Amino acid sequence: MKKTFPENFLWGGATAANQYEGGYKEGGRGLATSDFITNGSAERPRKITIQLKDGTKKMVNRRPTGNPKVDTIPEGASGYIDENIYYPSHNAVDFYHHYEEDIALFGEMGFKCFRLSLSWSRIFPKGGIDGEEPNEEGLKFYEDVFKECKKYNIEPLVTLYHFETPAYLAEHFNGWGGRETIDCFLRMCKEVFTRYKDLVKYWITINEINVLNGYAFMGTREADSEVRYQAKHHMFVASALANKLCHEINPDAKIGCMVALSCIYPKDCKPENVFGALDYRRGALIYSDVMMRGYYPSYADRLFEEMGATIKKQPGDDEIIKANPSDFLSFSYYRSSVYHTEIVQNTDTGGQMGDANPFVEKTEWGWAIDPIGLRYTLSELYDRYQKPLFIVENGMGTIDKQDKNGYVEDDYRIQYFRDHIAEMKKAVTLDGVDLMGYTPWGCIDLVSAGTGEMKKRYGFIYVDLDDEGNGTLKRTKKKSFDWFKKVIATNGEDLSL
Ligand code: P53
Repeated sequence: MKKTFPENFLWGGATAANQYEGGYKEGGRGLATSDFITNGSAERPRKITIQLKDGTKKMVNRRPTGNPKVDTIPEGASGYIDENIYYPSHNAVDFYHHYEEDIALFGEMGFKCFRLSLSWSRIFPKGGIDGEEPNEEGLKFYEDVFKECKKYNIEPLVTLYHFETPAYLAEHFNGWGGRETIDCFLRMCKEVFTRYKDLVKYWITINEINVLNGYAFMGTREADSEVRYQAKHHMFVASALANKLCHEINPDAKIGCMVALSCIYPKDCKPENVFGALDYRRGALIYSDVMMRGYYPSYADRLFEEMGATIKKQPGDDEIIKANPSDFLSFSYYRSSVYHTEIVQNTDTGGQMGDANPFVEKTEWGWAIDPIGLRYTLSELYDRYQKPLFIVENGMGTIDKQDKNGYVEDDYRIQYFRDHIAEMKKAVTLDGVDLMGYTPWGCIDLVSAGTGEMKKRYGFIYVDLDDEGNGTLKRTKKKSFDWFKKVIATNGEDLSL
C-alpha cells in the first residue's frame, strides 16, 4: 500500500484560453466561435450573435436543450460581433498581457503543473486550411508562456481544443461536422508538437468531449444527435491521429483524452434506477471507452439508435482509433448527481447532470459538494481502464467578497479542497489508483463557461473584474492561496485548515 502521493505528483491549476486569455484581436489571431458568445447568468442563458446570409442579425441559444430543431443556424450564417454587447471572452481576465505576473504567482504557490489551452485561431487564423501558413506571433506568444513556466519548473499541460473552433472552419466545413476539420486540427497539432517539443511534455486532445454540442462548442450549425455524434466520431479519429503524431514527434511526451466525469448515483435500490444509472453513465463513459480502449463499446450501437444517430465511418477509421489510444484519462469532477427513471433526460449533457442529491450540500450555483464522489469516480475509472488518471478540473464556483484590503477569506473553498484532496489521497493510497496529478479549475478567477459571469469564482487568486467587464484586472491572493501552497509544499501531507 502506498503511504502518500508519488514524489512527482503534478500539483497545479487549470485554465482555458476562451475564459482566461483575452487579446482576441491581437497578435494576428483569427476569430473563433467563442468570440460570438454573450454573457449570461444562472437565469439568463448565454446567446450567440449571428448574421444571416441576407444580412439579418440575430441571437440564438448557445446550449440548445430539448428540441434539437430550435437553434439550428442556417447555412451561410456567420458569427457576428455587435459593438453594443459585452462578450466576456474578448478580453477575459487578460492572461495575454498578464502571463508573467500570473505564472510568477503560480510559481510562488509551488505549482508543478499549469493547465492552459491553445486558442487554435491564434496559431492558424483560418484553422489550418490547406496551404495556410501558421501565425508566427501566435506561436511566439505560447512559446514565451512555456518558457516563463520553465523558469519556475512548472510543466505546462496543454489542451489542444477547449470550447473554441476557428470561425472559418465553422463557416466553411460546419466545424467538427465536416471531415476537413480533422486535417486542419492535425496541421495545428503538428505545428505545436514540433515547435514546443522541448517545452511541453503533457498534452490533452479535446476538453470534455462528452458535453460538447452545437456551434459554440463544435462549430456545427446543428445541435441534433445525428450531427453531434458524427462530429464526435471525427473528434475520435482526430484525437487518435493526434496521439500518433505526438508520439512520433516526441516519444517522451504523454497525451491524454478528457471527459467530464462527475459521477451519477442511482436514487435508490429500485432495480430500474440502479441499472438506469449505470446505463445513463455509459453516455459519458462511451467516450473514454473509445479513446482509452481503442474501440466503440458493445452498447454503442444501441445507444446511438436510442439517440437517433447513425455514424458514418470511413474505411480505416476503426483501425486508426484502435492503434492510437490515449496515454492517460484526464477528467473534470465537480459534483455528483442522481439518476432515477423519471429524470428529465437531457441527451445534450453526455451522461452528466442528473437530479439533486438530498444527502449533500450545494454551492450557490446548485452544484453538489461531494468529496466521496471523487474517490468513487477515481475507483470506477481505474477499475475500468487500469491506466493513469489525471484530475484536471475540480473546484467550487462561489461569490467571493473582498474585505477593505481586497483580501478574500475563502474558508469554504479551503474546506472544499481539503475534503476533496483527502478523498483523492485515499484513492491513491488505499485503492491504489495511478493518479498523475491534480489541477483545480480556475486556479485564478476567470470567466465562467456556463454563465459567462465573473462572480462565479474558483480561484486561489482574485481578479478585479465584474460581470460587465469593468475592473482593474488587479490580482490579489486569497486565503486559499497560502493554504494550497502549504499542501503542495508537503506533497499533500498537511491538509490542516
Ligand atoms: P463553469 C458543463 C458541464 C460540466 C462542466 O464550469 C462544464 C460545462 C460547461 O458549461 O465545463 C467545465 O465555468 C469546463 C470549463 C468550465 C468548468 O467546467 O460553468 O471544462 O471550461 O469553466 C466550470 O462554472
